[in-house]
Amino acid sequence: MCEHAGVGATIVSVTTARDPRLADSAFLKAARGETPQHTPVWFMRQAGRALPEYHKVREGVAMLDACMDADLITEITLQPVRRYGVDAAIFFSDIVLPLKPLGLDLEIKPGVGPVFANPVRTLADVEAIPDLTPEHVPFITQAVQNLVAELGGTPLIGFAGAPFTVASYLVEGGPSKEYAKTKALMFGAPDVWDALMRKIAGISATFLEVQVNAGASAIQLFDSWAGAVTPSDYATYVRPYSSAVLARAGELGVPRIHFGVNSAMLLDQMGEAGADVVGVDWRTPLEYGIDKIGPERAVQGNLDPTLVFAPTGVMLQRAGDVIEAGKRAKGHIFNLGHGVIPSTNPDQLKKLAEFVQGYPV
Ligand code: 1CP
Repeated sequence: MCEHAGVGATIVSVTTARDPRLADSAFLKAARGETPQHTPVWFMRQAGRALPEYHKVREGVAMLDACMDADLITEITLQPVRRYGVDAAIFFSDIVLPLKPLGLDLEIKPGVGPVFANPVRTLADVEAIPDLTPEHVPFITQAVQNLVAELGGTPLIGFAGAPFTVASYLVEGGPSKEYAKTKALMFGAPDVWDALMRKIAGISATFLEVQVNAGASAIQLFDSWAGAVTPSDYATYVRPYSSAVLARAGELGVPRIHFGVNSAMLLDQMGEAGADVVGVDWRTPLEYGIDKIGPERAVQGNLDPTLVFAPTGVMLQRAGDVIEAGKRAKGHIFNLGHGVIPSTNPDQLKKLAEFVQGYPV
């Protein structure tokens, strides 16, 4: 196992030398608002359920066990890069993963998602959660180091869950539609909410630091369920904590992507929270998103993930529309407007990646 001497939660220097070929990365150029040689493309949730080679290596291995095994993380992260030739890899893990080595009774149930046996509802519950240190997640450091050695000039995106989205699983005890218990805590017990959101912000920021210090070249903060709150509640109860995570990530000097679903009304704030790139979900017209995000930041997105089920010609035509719309932005990283749907045919994603990379800039 590797040593972590000097990689404390508050140490922000990048400790791993980056591959010099990363200077030519279309993904990193677009993220910084520079002109890339082609429109870069990767797919949220590209690692995992749509790939037969993923199901093969996962046979008999529970999701969280896979996420804590450096060799499996490495293999699963590389699978979509090999198959699709995408412009970035995303680290295979889960937004709730850091809570497992912290001792919480967590399971990722097949077909359901993250489930916590003891939901967090009181100040005492929050105070019982330890802070994350790099020593809790040596398998993450190891896997990132393996990956950057294998990936060479292809950047690795590290990620974490934003406080609101992680809080929703902790408070509800599992996936939710209405977030009723989460919002009841937010509105009804602001002191508990503040403590919980600070706690998760610290955990997520450290999780990102571990990944970047080991060699990740960019980060994405997933606030998938932030669209469940109004813009003013976002400003009061959500944004300050996401800002804290993005501020700590900003000290690492890598581009920061910030993404949420149903986020049309929040895109301006999601940028101002401290992102370099704002992810636009598929329901939001990209032109609208670009206007709302403004000229200071690049955008990522946003093909409707169900278009992979359309005839290839239809899918590619709609992808062309997305690329054209993206030309108005400071920078554009092509992606789906949410994660790959598990029943997606990987051959369609391969054609989509090739089309985007061959499209005239
Ligand atoms: O056994 C399995 O294969 C379980 C399915 C699965 C997978 C493959 C889960 C359970 N998580 C993951 C990996 C994962 N999760 C990745 C890495 C793969 C990649 O992107 O290539 C990432 C980035 C995530 C992030 C994640 N987990 C998010 C944010 C992204 C998004 O889609 O909005 C969220 C909300 C989760 C929670 C989660 N984990 C798993 C599921 C099924 C869910 C969603 C549950 C729900 O609907 O609330």
